[in-house]
Amino acid sequence: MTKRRLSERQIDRIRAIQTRRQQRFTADSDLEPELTASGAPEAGRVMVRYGANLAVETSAGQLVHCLVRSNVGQPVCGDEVIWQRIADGQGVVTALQPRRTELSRPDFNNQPKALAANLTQLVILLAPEPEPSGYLIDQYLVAAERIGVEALIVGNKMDVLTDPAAFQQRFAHYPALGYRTFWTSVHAVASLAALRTALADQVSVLVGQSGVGKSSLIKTLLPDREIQIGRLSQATGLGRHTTSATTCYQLAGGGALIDSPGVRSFRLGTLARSELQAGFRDFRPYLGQCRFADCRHDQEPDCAIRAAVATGAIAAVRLDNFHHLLRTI
Ligand SMILES: Nc1nc2c(ncn2[C@@H]2O[C@H](COP(=O)(O)OP(=O)(O)OP(=O)(O)O)[C@@H](O)[C@H]2O)c(=O)[nH]1
Ligand SMILES: [Mg+2]
Ligand SMILES: [Zn+2]
Repeated sequence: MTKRRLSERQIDRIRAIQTRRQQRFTADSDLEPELTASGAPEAGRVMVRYGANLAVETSAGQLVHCLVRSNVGQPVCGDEVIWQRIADGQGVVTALQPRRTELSRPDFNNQPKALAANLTQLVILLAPEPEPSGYLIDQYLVAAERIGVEALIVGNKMDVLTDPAAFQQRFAHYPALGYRTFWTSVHAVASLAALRTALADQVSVLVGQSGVGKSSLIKTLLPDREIQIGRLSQATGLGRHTTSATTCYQLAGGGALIDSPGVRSFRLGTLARSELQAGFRDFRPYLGQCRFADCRHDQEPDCAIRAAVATGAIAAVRLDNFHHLLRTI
């Protein structure tokens, strides 16, 4: 009896899914003829994507609500596209330009899925509150090394600390590795000057735990952000909570800041151990020098990485985080 009822419920669920799919199919086929473009092809950049809806910024700086021709692929925030006007303020994306770089994460099939395109920098935010997760910074650093873009580390909310120097000391090994590090507070505009310079003319994706202040920082750096949010919402007719979707904001002097929904949206995909350790730039001088070629830098004798940790050449916390990440990939 229980079994039968369950299977009826399953049938109901399958029926519901099929109905949804059919509705979607009808909607799509209603849509396609409308996507017959009238305007000439133009270049644009994807500012935000909500499902099938894109806000594309034109070269004249206007936002156009675009749908995507089904053969185009999946444009994401930061993508350069070709679009054509179909009505006032409405367009269709007809081509996706090749990406120079992309930040991706594995989807449910463990296939890489792009989150943002054409970034030139990864800006990793941390703060005293929420308490920094041990391995997260290193995970983002591995991602940046793999993409081949620079990583900047920003310690935000310095205003909440009575002893900022003690907090900063916990991260002192990063500047020693050549990662530029900034200490900021959105409540102290002067603290943002150096970061502002480092962001100019770059396409920076801001990443980090939820609540570290990614959106607040962008808002402080771009005082007209409210207007931009308004424009994006108008263009898509959807959504005001921009941090639920990766969103691109143009910098006045050139470049852009991309706000991401934080750590929820990111993890490393399937990586070989060799690829993971190559993402630790401090390990590189020692790779290939362990006694065993497949050394995990754990209990093995004559491990060059552990020897470097013993002399202080590699920070012990980096090796701990490597081992943690090794278990997750
Ligand atoms: N004291 C202090 N609070 C800050 C600072 N920056 C941000 N906050 C506060 O921290 C909270 C979270 O800020 P958000 O900007 O929403 O954080 P986020 O990183 O965008 O978070 P998600 O969108 O959830 O990933 C808000 O209440 C901000 O007001 C800062 O420099 N100092
Ligand atoms: Mg946010
Ligand atoms: Zn080793």
